[in-house]
Amino acid sequence: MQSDMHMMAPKSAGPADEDGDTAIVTETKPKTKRPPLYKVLLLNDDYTPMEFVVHVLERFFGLNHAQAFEIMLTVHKKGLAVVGVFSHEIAETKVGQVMDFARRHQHPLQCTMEKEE
Ligand code: TYC
Repeated sequence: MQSDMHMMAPKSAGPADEDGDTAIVTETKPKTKRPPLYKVLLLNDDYTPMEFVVHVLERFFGLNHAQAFEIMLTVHKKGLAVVGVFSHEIAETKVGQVMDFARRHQHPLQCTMEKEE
């Protein structure tokens, strides 16, 4: 059992028990679901310069130059890569920053997000 689950005391039910001759007991547990996480993906294309992609990864994802170069090469070779995992709001912000920066520099670089399993 996860540490954020709690059992509640049994609760007797309503309408079916109005005349008091039955007792329906239901177990309820408060659900404290962790918010879903989102993968931010960078997609390959034939035109965006490698140095631009490395710069994007350093600037918006806090990667050092070696990490950024490695992920850029993975995208270049495999077609895409996960560049980070974030809350919905942070992932949306990152995607927006990358798409806006690429558009302003007239590169076709694409960045998307996808809910984690
Ligand atoms: N394929 C690009 C090139 O050869 C480089 C590139 C890498 C583009 C990663 C996009 O997300 C990307 N110039």
